[in-house]
Amino acid sequence: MSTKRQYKFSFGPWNISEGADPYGPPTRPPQTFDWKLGKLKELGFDAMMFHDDDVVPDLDSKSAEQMRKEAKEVKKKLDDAGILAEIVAPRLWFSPMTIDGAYTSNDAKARKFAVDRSLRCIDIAKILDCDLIVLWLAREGTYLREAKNCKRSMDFLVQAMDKMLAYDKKIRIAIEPKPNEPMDMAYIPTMGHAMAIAHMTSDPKRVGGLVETAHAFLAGLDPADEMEFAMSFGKLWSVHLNDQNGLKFDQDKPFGSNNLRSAFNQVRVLERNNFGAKGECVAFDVHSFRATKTEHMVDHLANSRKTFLKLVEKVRSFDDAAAQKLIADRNYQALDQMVIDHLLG
Ligand code: XUL
Ligand code: MN
Repeated sequence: MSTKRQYKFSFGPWNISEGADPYGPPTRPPQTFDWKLGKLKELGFDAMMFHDDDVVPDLDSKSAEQMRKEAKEVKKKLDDAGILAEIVAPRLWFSPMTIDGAYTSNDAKARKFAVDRSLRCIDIAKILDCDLIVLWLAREGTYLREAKNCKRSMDFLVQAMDKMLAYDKKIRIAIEPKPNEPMDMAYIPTMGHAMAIAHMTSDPKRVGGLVETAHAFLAGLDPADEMEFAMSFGKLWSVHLNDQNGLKFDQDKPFGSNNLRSAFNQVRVLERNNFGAKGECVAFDVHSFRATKTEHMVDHLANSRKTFLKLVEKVRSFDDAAAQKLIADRNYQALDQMVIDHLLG
């Protein structure tokens, strides 16, 4: 195991948020893009994640020329700050066109909108020098299963990804699975589904995955296994580390906040598979608690990074040889306690 390897860290502008929830208004003032970029740099992060309209606000109302102009302005800001664009994701879930789904809508006009918007997202990514398009398939699912047809929906998803892959031969698509929210039931709920559908596309090598800790928990799965499963296909192209307290709404808590042992295991699989060696970033898709004061509004990001780095040390100082002996002896009782003692320090 390399002890020298450095990780690259990333977050998105939406991870510095104002605290609104469905039951109440914001609790913190909005901050400008420039302020967020400044904080990202100050906190020692290397890259920023984007939705297409984080780069070009109100994207649907802008001409191609205007879109290019605004994307170039953002690229210049990133270059001046020495910050990379890690991913760009089409935000397909806000438009009135996608109320009943985007790529899998029952309405052909909505499906066309979703594909056209995804191609614009690729144009923006190219300007930012970014080859990784993330698909969080927010509204590709149902409130009631009778409303759609799974096989038809898979065909629509494959067709949409094929159009993206054909539009630009350099881009890669990372599917970010999530089992629910906003939909009751999503069509690509787990990494297994993502890997399977990747193989139905015209260029499976360019379709991989992104694991978000909270999404794996919501699917009742082990996030570390979801990550290592994708890595066994050579297809874990990013991670959204955060945390989640059981089966609730998607909480996006600071990394390690609820399930420290699971966080240790997530870092362990990233370490043992050399995650980052091909330039992959460790992204934190975390949110402040609503009660967080303005002066603490980036602490969840700094804390998640700090916890990650402490866990890297914990992984590197774990006595693997002793663990192997216990495994060979089938003494899982002792192995369990060894992990607990190690985490307790
Ligand atoms: C939603 C989520 C998104 C994606 C990017 O649960 O995690 O922020 O990561 O679209
Ligand atoms: Mn995410």
